[in-house]
Amino acid sequence: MTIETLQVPDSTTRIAHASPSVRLFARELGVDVAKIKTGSGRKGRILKDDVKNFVKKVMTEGIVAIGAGIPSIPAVDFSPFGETEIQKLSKIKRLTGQNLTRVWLNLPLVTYHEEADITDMEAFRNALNAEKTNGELKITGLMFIIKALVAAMQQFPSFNASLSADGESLILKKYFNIGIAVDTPNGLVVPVLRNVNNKSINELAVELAEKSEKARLGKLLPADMQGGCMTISSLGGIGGTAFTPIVNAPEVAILGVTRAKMQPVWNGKEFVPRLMLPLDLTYDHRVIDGAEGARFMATLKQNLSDIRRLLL
Ligand code: CAO
Repeated sequence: MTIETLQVPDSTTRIAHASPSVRLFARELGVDVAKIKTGSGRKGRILKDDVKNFVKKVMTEGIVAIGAGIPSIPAVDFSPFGETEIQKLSKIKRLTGQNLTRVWLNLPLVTYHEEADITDMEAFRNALNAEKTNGELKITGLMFIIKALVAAMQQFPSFNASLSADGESLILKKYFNIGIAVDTPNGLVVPVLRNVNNKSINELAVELAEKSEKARLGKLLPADMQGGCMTISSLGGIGGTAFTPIVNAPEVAILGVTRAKMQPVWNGKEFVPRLMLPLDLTYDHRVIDGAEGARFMATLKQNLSDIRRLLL
């Protein structure tokens, strides 16, 4: 017996039991009838309604693993181990989960870690905040990071791009919109700050405060979350030393930020205390190669370490 005859046909090679008109209908919708496990007709015949239900299922549940040969995680009965309670995931968590899974399965992701010396930036930020009167919005380091990131994207156009659906070309964007991951009681949302290159630090601070408030109240509109070029996920207000954020496709890169920390840094003669900011860049390796990622981060690091560069 040959190896071929031993192989059990999988869903992609199985001959589906369906009439020519149903096959035509499925083809029009881009559905491979072989992927519909059983039909509801006589002897498992696939009917038009089965095709419709299949499409509905894919659209609503975001089944991304079909045909990818990825085994699902089996359901486990936890009752022998102790008491449990079922908590429904919020709609945001469900949708985010589907999107993250899709990205995880489709994009070859690499995360690169770097540190920027933000001692001078922090001194400037504190001086600016000290000038603010009561009630005026304080500026966090994130506003400088947004500006420094856009300056780096202007030098490295492939970071401000999306891969075409056929994977054959890059769509280069001439606008600079930055998504900011915001933590809300219902899950993660990413409002987009538009045309960041044309806005001041103060304007960005006001806009982010408004959008993150709206996000936490669940009042963001779909349009508020569309059109991003690159996303920043900042956990610096909470802590951390490094993490590996997942790209918000069709963007090609995401910047992760964790908590800045005073560290002894060797200046050639002595150790000096410097405030170091950990940065994590995850990128789509189909678009950005390792050296380009490292150069991009070196530029971002320079921009943050000497924010006068943002004037250039
Ligand atoms: N290092 C040290 N301190 C930092 C810091 C950093 N990298 N980032 C923020 N801080 C400080 C701020 O200066 C602020 O200090 P004060 O209270 O003394 O003014 C405090 O931490 C809180 O900052 P913040 O988080 O409220 O403000 P922000 O502008 O830095 O961030 C926002 C705004 C909306 C991004 C943030 O509130 C948020 O939601 N973060 C979570 C994002 C998230 O969940 N990401 C994970 C996604 S999974 O990929």
